[in-house]
Amino acid sequence: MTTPAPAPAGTAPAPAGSGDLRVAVIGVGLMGADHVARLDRRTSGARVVVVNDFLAEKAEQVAAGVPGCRTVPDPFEAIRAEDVDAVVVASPGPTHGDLVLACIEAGKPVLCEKPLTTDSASALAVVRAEDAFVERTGRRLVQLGFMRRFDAEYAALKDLLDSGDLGAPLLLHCAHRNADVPPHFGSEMMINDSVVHEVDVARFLLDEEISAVTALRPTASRHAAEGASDPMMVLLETTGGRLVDVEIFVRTGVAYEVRTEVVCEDGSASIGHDAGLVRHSATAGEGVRAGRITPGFRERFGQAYDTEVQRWVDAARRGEVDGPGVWDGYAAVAVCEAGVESVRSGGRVEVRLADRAGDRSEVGAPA
Ligand code: ISE
Repeated sequence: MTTPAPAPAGTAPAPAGSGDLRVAVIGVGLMGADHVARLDRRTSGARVVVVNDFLAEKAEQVAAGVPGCRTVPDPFEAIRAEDVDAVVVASPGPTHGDLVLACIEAGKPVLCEKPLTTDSASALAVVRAEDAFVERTGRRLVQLGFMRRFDAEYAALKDLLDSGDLGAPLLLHCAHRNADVPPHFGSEMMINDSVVHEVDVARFLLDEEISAVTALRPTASRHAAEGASDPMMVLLETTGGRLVDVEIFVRTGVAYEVRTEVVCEDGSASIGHDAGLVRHSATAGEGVRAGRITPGFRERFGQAYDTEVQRWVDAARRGEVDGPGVWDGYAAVAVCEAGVESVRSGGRVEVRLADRAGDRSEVGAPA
């Protein structure tokens, strides 16, 4: 559970008032534009008032579709704007750290897509900046866009594990397969962009930190990008001695397949079977049993994104954070950093997390 620290006497939760949360969306590529549409059409209590993108034309185009929305060419100006209460950061990863720091400085809630930053030292600096803000105001501001925690299947799996019905978890098997990815998506991006979700899922489900990473590189598929190790098997060890194996395969040519199985002392449980409609029919005289596999992550996790954003808005209006926080962002960056090192060296790499100041940011489920 990510419970915000109580506000000390005399500090009011922000934003004040009971009106809609006025949101700036920084970066309106695929994910950012999705979030603008989600906030505009499927989220209550929020309005997108500002969008920003390094492609001015793109920003204009997205803003034109949202009543009362304007573009601001400088993202930092967008964050500081008086009519902006909260910020969604969906720009390219290397820009995230400075933008989130600016949100903290402005005292504005921020939902930041992963990664928090691109290296663990700068991610820790953001943790410490939020810590200092909490010291002063009693409020947290940063939520990370690990949407799977809001997916109904992951939430059910988490509830089952927490109920204790299956005994203690021992092993976690994760498969993460994409039909295809852009040409520049090499081995390091496979860790930073894709395995990162399994890292967060492992921390979320097992309530433990990851202590070591080993990336194994079997024979590459003939469809692999030039120089990429596709597929890979990534082994994560947790501080409690549990093992997590992640198959990452980003050019299967099939569809989007994300499966998760937890093996416990008294049973096992799995999710991600695409168990929708199964059709029985004949093709060329042969009986065929067929169902549809989700094409991509935006379809598979559409409900999770909607729930994530609605809960972020509701919490921001109360002056709270209700989801994975800045520590979760930092831990994911640190584990992926070790993962990338393991891809390069071929060996096992230990993860050394900084000391956590107090127990303010937790590994567990959103409230
Ligand atoms: C993408 O960037 C995501 O964040 C998706 O959730 C993930 O499944 C996909 O593999 C990534 O490329």
